[in-house]
Amino acid sequence: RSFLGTAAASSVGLMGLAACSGGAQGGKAASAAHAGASAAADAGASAAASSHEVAGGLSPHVGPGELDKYYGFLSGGQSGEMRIVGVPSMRELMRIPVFNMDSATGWGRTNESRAILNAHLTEQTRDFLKKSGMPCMPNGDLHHPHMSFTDGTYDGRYVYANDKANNRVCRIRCDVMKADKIVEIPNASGIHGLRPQRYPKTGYVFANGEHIVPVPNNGTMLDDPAKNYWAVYTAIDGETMEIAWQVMVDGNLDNGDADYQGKYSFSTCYNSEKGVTVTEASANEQDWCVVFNLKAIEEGIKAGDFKEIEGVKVLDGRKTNAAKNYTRYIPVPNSPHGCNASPDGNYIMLNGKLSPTVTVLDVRKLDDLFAGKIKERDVVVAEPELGLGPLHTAFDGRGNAYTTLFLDSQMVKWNIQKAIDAYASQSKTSDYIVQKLDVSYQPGHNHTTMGETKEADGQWLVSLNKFSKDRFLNVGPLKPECDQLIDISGEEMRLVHDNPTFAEPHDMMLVAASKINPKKAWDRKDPWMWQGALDQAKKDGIELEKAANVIREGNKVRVYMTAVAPAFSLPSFEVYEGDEVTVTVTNMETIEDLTHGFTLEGHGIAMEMSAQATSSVTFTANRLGVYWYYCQWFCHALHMEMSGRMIVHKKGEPLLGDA
Ligand code: K7E
Ligand code: RUQ
Ligand code: CUA
Repeated sequence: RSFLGTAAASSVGLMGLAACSGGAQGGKAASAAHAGASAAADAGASAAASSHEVAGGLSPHVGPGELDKYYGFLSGGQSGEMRIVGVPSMRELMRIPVFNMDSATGWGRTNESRAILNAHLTEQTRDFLKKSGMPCMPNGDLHHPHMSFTDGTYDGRYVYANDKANNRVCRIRCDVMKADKIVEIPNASGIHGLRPQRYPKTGYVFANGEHIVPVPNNGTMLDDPAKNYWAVYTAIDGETMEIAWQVMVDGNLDNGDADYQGKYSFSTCYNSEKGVTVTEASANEQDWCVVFNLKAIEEGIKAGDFKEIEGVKVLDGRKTNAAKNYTRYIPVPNSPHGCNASPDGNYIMLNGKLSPTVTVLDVRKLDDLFAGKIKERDVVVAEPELGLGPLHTAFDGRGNAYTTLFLDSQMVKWNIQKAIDAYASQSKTSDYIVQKLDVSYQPGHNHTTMGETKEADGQWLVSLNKFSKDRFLNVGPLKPECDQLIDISGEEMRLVHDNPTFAEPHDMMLVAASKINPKKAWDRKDPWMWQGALDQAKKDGIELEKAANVIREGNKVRVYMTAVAPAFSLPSFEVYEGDEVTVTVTNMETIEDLTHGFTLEGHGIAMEMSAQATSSVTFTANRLGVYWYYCQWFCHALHMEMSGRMIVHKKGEPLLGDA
């Protein structure tokens, strides 16, 4: 032990083994302040022993054939998708198309994906898509993936995420890792911060409307932002994905979080000025955190204290309506950004952004605040000064917080209790700062393993850095981002791996692998994805699992086939020019990982069917001639032969099959 410790300290200048040596280090690094430090040290030691232990801490190395210990759900930013990476290897395992079109899986093109994309749109958006000739929204901006909770920890059911670009919220089913619900949020603009309720369970999914807009935003009011524009906070029912209620508030809503008690939720606010230019929006010295009182809001809804706007119940949570107790506005320094609840359930961290501070709220004081017994700022129990541009904070479950400094390009580890003590004693000390670690340029979000749950395990930290110049081979003017893996199992942070990522992960969530148990194949008895195809097949008297049929009804043609390596059950089908054709393909493989595809050349059509899945696509046969369809998922030695012909005749000509 002591030999390893010395080697670590001399080779990388760190004392990474401190946690494993059970506090033998002493001195500054011992952090005796944290209750549970020795329990955490035991956990750290066993975790280290069970993975590849290297001098100085954990190893990110995951050998060929070995599995990662954590699922990382990575947002895809303006690519609109969600990604799954393995941690600590940082290997990209899967991409889940959501708010985008995907060439491989046909997401955005298949009937199944379009049904999900278009199921919950506002009248206004339907009208817009129709007038624009768009079958669905082709893009999105996915920032914040978060898993559903039960009793303060991840339950492995769903992952939710926002689309800032087109005001949507999606849900991923974790048993199949596909989006099953997408809802557009009316009345709000720029759905940004997104968090699920932690307790007793999800429950609500809270979504922040970032920009201020006229409510309703239908052209009847356009001018006078100070009087007519508002930000809107939304609670969605995480089970049904229906919108439960909305609250109209003052100032732009940025990021949010929920407590561990099921009583309150929070949102940072910038632009309390209600400006419409950068200068106007950052003029005030102080903005605020809006606290939402869930019980009071639910009672307000029950009592009918709302306006129905665009079909949603909207309460008035503005400052002028404080008497109703729906909200409180806690002043914090100029333009706070990230909002993070500590895993002990006691604190909410509001990250200063334009202020070098993080403001710490004690959630145990909120009942008194709403009862009028104390003032807004009495809820603040610490305001440590950490450096320039604090954006987001993560936790290790041992009493430490890790905050990204966007301008300093650093990760700062600080001790929460020490920051609270310093604030209470009004001392000028900064001894709550444990360590500052240089990271790649402009870190935004950061995330620790299980760090937003009561089971925060303090193993790994990922810093999601916006800029990567110099870190990787130059790939032209557009660079990847740089997500950095940091070992936090010891006393000091150790940077161990740089990972390039395509546009533009903002946020990530790290879930212990044991929390998730995806299926190996689709379940034919649970056809939620292809229910529409199943219903149509029943009407046509077709059994999807055995199909090799062409049903003609006027100019509508429905083609049903199965895919079993190395053949489609139909080697060809015939249609007339102008026919509306629906092709429904069912993969009848029972073998894990045997995916087929259906690509129709010259028609912009490709879709994926994993084992036991059905996919369908509808198009108009607008080209005369012969067009091959083929399987685009390499499945068999005869994969190249897995193909067939669509024959498109002039109207009125005899079909080959009739001859
Ligand atoms: Cu900080 Cu959209 Cu989460 Cu980006 S937001 S960093
Ligand atoms: S062929 S094994 Cu398309 Cu080069 Cu692939
Ligand atoms: Cu089926 Cu390739």
